[in-house]
Amino acid sequence: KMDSTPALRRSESIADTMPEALRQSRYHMKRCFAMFVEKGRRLMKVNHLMDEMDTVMADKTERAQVLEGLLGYILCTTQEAAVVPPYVAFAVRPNPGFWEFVKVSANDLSVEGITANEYLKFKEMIIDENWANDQNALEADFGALDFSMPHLTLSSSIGNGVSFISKFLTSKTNDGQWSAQPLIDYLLSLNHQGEKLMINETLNTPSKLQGALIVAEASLSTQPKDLLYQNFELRFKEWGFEKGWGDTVERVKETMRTLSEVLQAPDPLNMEKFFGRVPTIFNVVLFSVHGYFGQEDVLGLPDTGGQVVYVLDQVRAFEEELLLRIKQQGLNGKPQILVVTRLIPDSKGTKCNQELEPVIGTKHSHILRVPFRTENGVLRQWVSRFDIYPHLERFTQDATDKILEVMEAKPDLILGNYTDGNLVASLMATKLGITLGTIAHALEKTKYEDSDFKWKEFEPKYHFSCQFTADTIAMNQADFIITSTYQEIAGSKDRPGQYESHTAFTLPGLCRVVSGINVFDPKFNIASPGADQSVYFPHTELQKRLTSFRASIEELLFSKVDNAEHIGYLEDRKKPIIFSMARLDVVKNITGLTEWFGMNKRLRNLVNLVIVAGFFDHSKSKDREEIAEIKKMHMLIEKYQLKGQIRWIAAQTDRHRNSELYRTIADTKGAFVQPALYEAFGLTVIEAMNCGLPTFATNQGGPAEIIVDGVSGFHIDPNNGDESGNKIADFFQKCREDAEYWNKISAAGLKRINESYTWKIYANKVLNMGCIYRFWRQLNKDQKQAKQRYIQLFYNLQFRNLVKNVPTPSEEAQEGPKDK
Ligand code: UDP
Ligand code: LCN
Repeated sequence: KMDSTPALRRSESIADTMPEALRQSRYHMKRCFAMFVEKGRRLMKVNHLMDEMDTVMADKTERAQVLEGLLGYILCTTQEAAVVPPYVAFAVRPNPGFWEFVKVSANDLSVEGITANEYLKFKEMIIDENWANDQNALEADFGALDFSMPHLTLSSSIGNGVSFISKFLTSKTNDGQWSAQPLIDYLLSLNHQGEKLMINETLNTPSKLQGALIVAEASLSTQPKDLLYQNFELRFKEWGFEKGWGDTVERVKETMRTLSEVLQAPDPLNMEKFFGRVPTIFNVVLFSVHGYFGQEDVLGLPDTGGQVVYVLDQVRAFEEELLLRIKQQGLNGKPQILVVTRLIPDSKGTKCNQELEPVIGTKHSHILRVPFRTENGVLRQWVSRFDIYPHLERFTQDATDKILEVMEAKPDLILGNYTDGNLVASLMATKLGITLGTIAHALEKTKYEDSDFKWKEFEPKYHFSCQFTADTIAMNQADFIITSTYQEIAGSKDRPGQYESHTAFTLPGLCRVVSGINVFDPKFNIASPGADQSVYFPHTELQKRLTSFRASIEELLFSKVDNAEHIGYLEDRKKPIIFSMARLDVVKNITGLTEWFGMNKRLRNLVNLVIVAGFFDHSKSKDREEIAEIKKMHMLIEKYQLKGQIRWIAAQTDRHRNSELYRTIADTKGAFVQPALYEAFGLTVIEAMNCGLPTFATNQGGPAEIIVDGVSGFHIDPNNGDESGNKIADFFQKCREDAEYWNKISAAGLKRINESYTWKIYANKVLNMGCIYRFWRQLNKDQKQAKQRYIQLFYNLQFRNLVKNVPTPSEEAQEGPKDK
């Protein structure tokens, strides 16, 4: 809708153009601004602004005229406006990552450009005037230490950190020369279990290395290409080469050629390729602290959802890729991967009370569980992720000791998952001087409106003061940040990204974060997860189908009884099925989908609805939100008389059977629907598409990126049930008319997955990051250290104090958390 409006030219700021825009509709604008300030101090979102404009300009054509102009553009790109009469300050976001702040006087419509810091102070006046005016209020400015760090400049390049760094590494330094010395020093620093790799001191300068590479390459050119490294190892060692170049003549030659190219005239592609081949990573530690982290019977428990699936699949993918790389590097070491989580003595029938557990489907990877200790000994019960903060410091110490003991070596790479895992990972990485990557899955801040500004309201239940502080610490400490999508970093045209919302924010009374993170920092990288393709494969691969589940799935979907596992039934078996599966949270919007279905006669005539979510007896739930959703489901089934057209199945924990369920739905020529109000990534979307099931997914969040609307699936608007219901109905109508249409969408979904959303692609990308950012942190050692000092101070003086306000659980059972 905005394409037809006059966009700003880059060179023009809003502060420059807004006065003229206001002048053009001065009469109406005076009245609008009078309305804005009339109700006193408050925070307004764009829909509030628009509503008030509607009231002032009752005449539709007149309003359209005003909104079509520059003013409309400015208002449409406004994220929020802070009103402190007689001023209204606007936070405007013309493009992902780009913000501008202006203050307009309602009296004379004068406009003044202000800084982010001034905007935050102005906004604080609404809620805490003393704090806003306190000259010495605490300000955190993480960007202040980034003075020598290069940054991207284009919105469209955000999330391509590795490729930016490869370019930067090949650019000339101030003296007009490119220097290979840092690269040589890096290679000299490599070793595995005390053994040197790649080169030794004989080749400690670029010219020596260049010369030796020519000699070595020449000697290889006469050899058979699959001759093994051992056959020429001794000769190479005399020249100064150590192991790591490759397993065969062919591979060694390729690696050497790549480096020779770089040394002759550096280019980013060869640079990246070379780093992908350097043996840097053997031992990896992944932290995923909260929840019940296990391999069986944990999904559906509080706090335990896609993150567990992601981490376990990630381990399998890493191990496979590491084994391949180590072999191709001509080395015979074994990779070690540890997933470190908390040990929960009261494990409720799961294996979460076991210290060491091999990861299924791997040879060298384990789950290591370390308990939370307090003065009173080991903490026995599960702790909600919102209350976990007081335990993390002690856990880090205990876990670090245990990891070093189990691995018998320092890890080469540490990856954190979610706020708690990221904080622990960053503390450990700092202590041991190891490369750190962080993964958020979902940053909590954007899930709740004004969660920063109104943090005090949320504090008793959520402890956001701890969470946002921990998140800011970890993202600044990280050498690289892995995200699943672009929108996670920088959002979309209309909605700021999860990381972007940490650019500048304020927790009034606590801390004004003048610069939290910069989304143009080259540490950001998109590496999307996949689904385990040995489990989630297309329904058309008949010989692989898990026929042993056939009878139980038949029962699950089509039997006519109500029992503990399912209620409702499907009268007309011939209809295709629309299917959804999620935790029964408000944000997952399963009740929304049920209602759209209920309201839409046409859709009900075309298809049946099958839902896998939560359970039916609300007296068994401890979670307020879940109880409300369970009641709502029953109410909707009653209200829309859905019996005979809906099957509601309780939460499922067996992914093999689930995969067969997706495929059975595909056999009915049905579809998957993911209707969430917001979804960070959405693993179910990927799973369904892998099974060849056409997918309709929310346009709010990650799925909007996974699916190309109308090509590899469809976007639906979770806030517009009529439109979404009709879009689904249209699809099935069209499938009736054109039998090939269903196959076409199904195939395009699979194609999309195989091009961009597989664990193989993921593992390859992330391991390359591990190699290149290790070099990068060595190059920027001084700045890194300065920042680390700043972070440590912040951690000590701020985070440690905040944590003291979070109650640690008593022995009685706790209430379950909201959401997740
Ligand atoms: N899942 C499951 N049983 C259920 C509901 C979900 O096994 O009853 C699985 C689902 O297959 C997926 C994960 O849990 O692998 C949910 O991940 P997603 O990213 O969709 O959402 P999250 O729960 O992480 O917010
Ligand atoms: C958490 C979420 O909320 C989902 O959107 C993701 O798919 C999942 O983690 C895995 O990253």
